[in-house]
Amino acid sequence: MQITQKQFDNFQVPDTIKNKSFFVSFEGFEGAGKSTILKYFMEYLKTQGFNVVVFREPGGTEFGEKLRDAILSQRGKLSALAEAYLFASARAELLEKMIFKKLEEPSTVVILDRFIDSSLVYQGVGANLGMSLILEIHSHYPLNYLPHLTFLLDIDLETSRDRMKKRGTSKDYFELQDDEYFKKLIEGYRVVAQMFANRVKIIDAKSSEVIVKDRVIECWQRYLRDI
Ligand code: Z5A
Repeated sequence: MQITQKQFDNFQVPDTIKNKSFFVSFEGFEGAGKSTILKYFMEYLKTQGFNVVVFREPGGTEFGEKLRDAILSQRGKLSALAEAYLFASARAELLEKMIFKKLEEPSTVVILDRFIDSSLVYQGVGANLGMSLILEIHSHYPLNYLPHLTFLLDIDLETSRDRMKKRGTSKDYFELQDDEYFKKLIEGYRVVAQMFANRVKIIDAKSSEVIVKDRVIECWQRYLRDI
């Protein structure tokens, strides 16, 4: 299925910038440092007077956490389409029950550890459903709401493997896939960054935590200056 311009027409961002409230997501391949850098970013935002709320995907609501267990324990066993709808279903619940409500509060930054781009890449590209289908699944309320800004932490396969090894993560579904699969995912993220060039900012995440954190903060400061 070909991606058409029309598929982007329904997407919008929450109308909360006037209240200084922002919706931000972190994306990237496993080991990119999302959870690590996100914590530094959260601390920085607090020093700037923002209230900060963090959710991980899938998860973030009681239902979402149950779905997380259900999906992640069945990786590789579920039909790709079933999986795509399950991720979307947890996301819809999180948007309606938590994200929109938190964004109503002034000076609040809602940070997501993964969001729609993970579905575009893992289900759209990794599981071969196609990005067009994932966009279509997200074309209705509340799934048609996108973050104001997305930091895509960009690493290569070697860096990912090194970090996962150092962390001692047990071999799971993802680590048992071959290199071609992972290269597809990394390339998929770069395609997403081109598709949503205004929203998705690529951060070179191969450097030390401190340098990557500084890059994220500089990017955020540029974003605030430009809006
Ligand atoms: N998934 C999906 O398929 N579709 C969807 O729509 C969604 C998700 C939402 C969730 O996994 C899985 O669900 C995910 C995609 C799929 N699977 N994969 N892959 P998760 O939430 O359990 O795991 P993750 O998101 O992949 O997290 P991760 O592997 O922990 O990656 P990370 O958060 O980006 O990395 P980290 O934990 O911050 O860092 C990893 C290690 O590297 C750690 O030891 C750090 O200390 C170290 N690190 C981090 N940054 C650096 C730097 N800069 N230098 C050196 N070392 C570093």
